Amino acid sequence: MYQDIESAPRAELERIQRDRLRETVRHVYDSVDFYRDRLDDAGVSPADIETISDITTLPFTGKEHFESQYPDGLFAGSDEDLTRIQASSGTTGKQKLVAYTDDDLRVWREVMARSLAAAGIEPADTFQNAYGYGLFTGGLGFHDGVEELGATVVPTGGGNTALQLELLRDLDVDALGCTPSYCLYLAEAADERDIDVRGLPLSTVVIGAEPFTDPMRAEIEDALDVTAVDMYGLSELIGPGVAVECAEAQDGLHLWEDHFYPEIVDPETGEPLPEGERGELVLTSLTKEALPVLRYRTGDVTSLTYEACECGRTSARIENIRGRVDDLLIVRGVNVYASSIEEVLVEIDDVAPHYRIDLYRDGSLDTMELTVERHADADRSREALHDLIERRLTEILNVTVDDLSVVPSGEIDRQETGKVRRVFDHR
Ligand code: DLL
Repeated sequence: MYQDIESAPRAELERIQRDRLRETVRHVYDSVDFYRDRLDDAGVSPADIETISDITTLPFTGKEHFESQYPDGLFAGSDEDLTRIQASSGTTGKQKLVAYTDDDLRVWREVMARSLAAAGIEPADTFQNAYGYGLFTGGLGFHDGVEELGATVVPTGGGNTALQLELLRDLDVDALGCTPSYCLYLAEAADERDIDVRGLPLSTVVIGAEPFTDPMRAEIEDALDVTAVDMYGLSELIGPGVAVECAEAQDGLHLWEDHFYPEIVDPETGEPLPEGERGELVLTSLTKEALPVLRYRTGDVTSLTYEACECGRTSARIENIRGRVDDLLIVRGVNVYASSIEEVLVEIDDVAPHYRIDLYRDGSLDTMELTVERHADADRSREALHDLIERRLTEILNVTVDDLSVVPSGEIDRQETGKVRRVFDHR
């Protein structure tokens, strides 16, 4: 284990959480006007926090507050204390700017090194980092973590697929970091160039930054002959390195609770949900200096378990994140997550893992157009596939698509950099 705290008894962890929560509430009250006002409105003073369960008396923070406080209204402390600014990739709405002190960067490097070690990366490994560098936290977050662990980083960044493939081979790269969609793209690109990626030493891919389904992971693992390990994180809390699967069990993501306190709430009511139930993940930072956050509504849908893991780590684990609260589509009165549509599609072997959903409004009705790619070596004809998809969507999700097109392989735009976009809302 990279750090002893990973296997600390729960009672010790909870003591640390309580102390750190108290310090965090005191810190935001003293240094961020926004939080002082919110806490005053809620009638909570830092001295009221006695146990960790008092966290539920604190007000939530939402994406809307990052927007209303843009650019730096949520930062604590003076400009002199700040060492770096980064941003969330902001696929919807305005960029959220996030800040770090020296100590925040140290914590980030540590949780990243811890996460990479849990994912099975070793100091002797060469790690190709294909997450985008720049404001996005993926590139620099992984970069610093690989160095902290003592492994060798190859900072390719996003895109540049021919070069990525060349370096994977020439440097005998052991591990790769990239989004699941880019991983599939790399595999396709290798195939087109007749490069045998399965024959390379590459053994682990650390995927993250966007949702994926089990069949999609299986496809990545098969196409590259690797183990694909899931890492979760978000800029508002720190970046990548909030939670990760352990290589031993790959059964949920260990969330580093000494730095981030997790809750699951009902997205509608904000009420806490019991262990095991699926809802919206809410996170509180416990050690952040420049950008502490109280009860942040991540919008990510998952569940939490405190059951012991076979790897010996004692932290809570979250389920792989399948979608976001705002991915919920209401099509002809039926509620459906974009990720559920994806799950139905990828279960059909003749469907390639590429699709797009276009939503329109027709009077007072929402309508959905679905474009799906047929696998290059599919057995079924496009017509047969069309009928099958239509039938499955109705049977499993009770959803009727207004316009379904099955297109030949390669027809849907591939995205070489950034996060994949599959839902286009024109309403
Ligand atoms: O995506 C940080 C990151 C970079 C994580 C590289 C993992 C690897 P943001 O740009 O702020 O930060 O986006 C955060 O991306 O709230 C989720 O909706 C989504 N997300 C991140 N990791 C996962 C994952 C980075 N493993 C937002 N599975 C989060 C599903 C993920 N969704």
